Amino acid sequence: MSISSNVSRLLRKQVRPIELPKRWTHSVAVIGAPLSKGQKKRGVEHGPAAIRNAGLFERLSKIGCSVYDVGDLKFSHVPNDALYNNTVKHPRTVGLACQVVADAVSTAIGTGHTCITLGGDHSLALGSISGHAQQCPDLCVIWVDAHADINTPLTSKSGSLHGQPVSFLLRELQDKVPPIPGFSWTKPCLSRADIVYIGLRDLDPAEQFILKKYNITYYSMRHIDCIGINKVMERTTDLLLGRRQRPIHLSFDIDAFDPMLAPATGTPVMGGLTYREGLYITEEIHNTGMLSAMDLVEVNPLLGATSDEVKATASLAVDVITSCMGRTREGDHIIVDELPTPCNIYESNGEEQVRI
Ligand SMILES: [Mn+2]
Repeated sequence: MSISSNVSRLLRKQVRPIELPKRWTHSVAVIGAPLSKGQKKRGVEHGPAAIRNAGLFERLSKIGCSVYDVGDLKFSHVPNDALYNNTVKHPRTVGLACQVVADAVSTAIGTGHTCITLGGDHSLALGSISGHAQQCPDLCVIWVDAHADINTPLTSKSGSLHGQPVSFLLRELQDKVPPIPGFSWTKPCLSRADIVYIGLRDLDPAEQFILKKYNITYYSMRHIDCIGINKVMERTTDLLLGRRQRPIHLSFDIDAFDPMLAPATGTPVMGGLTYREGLYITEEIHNTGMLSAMDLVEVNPLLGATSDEVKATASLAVDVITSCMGRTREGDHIIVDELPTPCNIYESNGEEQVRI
């Protein structure tokens, strides 16, 4: 049975909303992508379970989403997966896993769902964005992250593929990306003007060079400090959607948040987004009405110092996702038709009237 038909079958397994509020409902497919070979630390493969256990489905149902649980994708470890160029680790395993992710995301979006992919490490975005682009070739990407993840296999110092997915996606970089084993299926689907970064604060020298040379728009933490998150979002949506409405792919790395808020992650960097800035980003993205797919990646439950730190990180991930799907800080927008009127006790109760 092909991966597509497997996914289609799984998509029919609907998780019923707890209650159906009177409002327009999102139909969302949730795909677990327990991918960890794009980086070195153990535990990020447990990210999808941690986010599910933090109440994701209940919270989505509560705001009126119909949730289709695709379950966790199965990735196989390719034996004898030798380093590429003495640096890049597990290329065949990660390449194959991204292909599985691409197929699942493409099927979910093709079936009419908004697609949520739970990581897993950030290399999976190569798969999720490629799969999304198969259905929506004119998509744009908002990449919220402490890192740009735009090293090429030739500039990466760590050799970890979670720091490289964007280089495979950009057309402008194709003459700089070698044909590495496991990635022959990939096809660049973005141009430099189709992506905006938010939250950057830890760039490698080659990444800085790429961002400048190809004139890729990014709002670092310094930009957020200078102009505020509201201006950042206004400019981001103007840039990406100003000329035409098109589907948005949000790739949200939990390490965009300050490590005080999201400690259970592999590459924390001080000075990140506040809770309010993070949710402002997701609320504005929801308000465009154009969010078509998102990734929530790099939650690593083995890296919290305490179980409270793990819980806080996973619950933050759930807040980000539900905010993208329409939860507002003012309250969930369930339509109330009328206020209850008290029955007039004074008309029916003579005694009370006398007392007044
Ligand atoms: Mn990342």
